[in-house]
Amino acid sequence: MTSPEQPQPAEWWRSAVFYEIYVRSFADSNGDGLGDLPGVRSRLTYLRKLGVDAIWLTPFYPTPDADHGYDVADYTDVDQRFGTLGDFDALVADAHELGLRIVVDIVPNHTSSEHPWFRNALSRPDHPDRSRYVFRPGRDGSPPNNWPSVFGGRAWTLDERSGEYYLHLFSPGQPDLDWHNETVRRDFERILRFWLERGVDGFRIDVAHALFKDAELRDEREPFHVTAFSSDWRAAIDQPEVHPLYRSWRTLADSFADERVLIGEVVFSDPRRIAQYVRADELHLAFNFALLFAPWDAAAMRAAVDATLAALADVGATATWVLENHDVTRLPTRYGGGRDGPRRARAAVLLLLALPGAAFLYAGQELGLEECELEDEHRHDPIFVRTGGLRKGRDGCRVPLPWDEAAPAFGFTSGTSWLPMPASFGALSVAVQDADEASMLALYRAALALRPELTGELGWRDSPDGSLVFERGSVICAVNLDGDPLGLPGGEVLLVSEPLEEDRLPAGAAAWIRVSSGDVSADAR
Ligand SMILES: [Ca+2]
Repeated sequence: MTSPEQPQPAEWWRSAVFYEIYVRSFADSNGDGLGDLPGVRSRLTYLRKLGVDAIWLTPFYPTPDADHGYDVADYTDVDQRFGTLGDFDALVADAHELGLRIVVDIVPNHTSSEHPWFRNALSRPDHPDRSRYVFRPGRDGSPPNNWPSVFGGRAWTLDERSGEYYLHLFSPGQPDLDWHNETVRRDFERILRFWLERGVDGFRIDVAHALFKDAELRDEREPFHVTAFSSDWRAAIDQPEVHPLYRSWRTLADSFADERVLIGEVVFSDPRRIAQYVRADELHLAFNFALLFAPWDAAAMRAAVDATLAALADVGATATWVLENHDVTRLPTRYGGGRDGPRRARAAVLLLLALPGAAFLYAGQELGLEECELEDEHRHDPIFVRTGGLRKGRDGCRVPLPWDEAAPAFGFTSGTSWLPMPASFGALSVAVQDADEASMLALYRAALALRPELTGELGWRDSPDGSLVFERGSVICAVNLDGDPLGLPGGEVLLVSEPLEEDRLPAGAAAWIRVSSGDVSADAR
């Protein structure tokens, strides 16, 4: 793939900025209220102007929507609500024409319960497709073991016809595949090849650490911990068999031209566990939620950065950074809302885009969208449904994007948007921010344009409590989280998230400064 403007660097993915598009919330082309692939295609020039390198599309495959497309009923087709394979091909062609790469989501841990394989599996106990899944007899009238579902409740559902239970780490509509079955492995090689041959630039692999379960299905130790990531304590996942699988996928990806990339959703709080998935012959990149889960605190953020860089350096891998995705509360809200939240979110993106490695943005992050409050009747997330409303779920970060000021759907759709959009979205729309040099969107565009200047390793500089200051080549990134007004090093101020106050960086603000070569400290050169 070639860009019309400049040749792509080797190992493009090592410094790429990926833009996550939650397909049903991005742009609707046909007025049915759901975003779709032609809608994405219609907004590619916006993404080109924004300055990202690649787009990651959340699942658009045929799905009954037990978990918004993360329950796939056909891995090699497009759900008719989102378009056709022809629409997909046209999207890839246009994206490549603009120098944008396309990464698609692949969901190998589980299928939909509506997938023909699973319907066959339920049809009769001796159907060969049953061995693709994990069916087991119960234990004393209960499920085969004590595993809980990530979405709440048990990880097993009774197949009443056979009297056996099937495993689902997520919802009952998402039966887990048995990756110890060689047929499953061969099927996914075929599926990956299908999309690689259609021109995708890579895959984001859903729940990449969990495909293989403990072959003996042993009980997890109780009581279960309540942690941000259940994967931290589940002994049944993160099995050694997964690594040879990813070596074989790497070989497959590398057999195609133009550097196709494999990105694992590997979810552990310890970056040393993540690093095992991005050794030189395995996945190219893995997610890293260290920064996302760090509070607005200088010491915590620095610790997250240092732990990540150290763990990945040990295996020669590239770090990734993310602050928002379709599963977490929007950044301005997470950082306190009100006046502080949006201000901190502006500063945070200068931190995010200054760190060495690849970065992931989530559509709408560049507009500073806040988490939306939704009436319960409008909620779709299975987490809300399966916990009886105890956990509100993730719909509040999935409200569609506002493109212009026209209520009620703000240019997202000519119909009724699938989640209601708040009145406040008009002022945050692309059209409004496009015309405002002080907008969040303008800050993102400026930072993405300058980002190629930030090269080389990160070198920390001493700085007062409550602040972070580091250099990347000839650019210094200074973030004042909550300290006293921060004096800046001499040099050219390239970008500030808030106006300086008497040449000092106020709390809740960040700056990029280009220093002349003589100003760069000796130990960082
Ligand atoms: Ca649509």
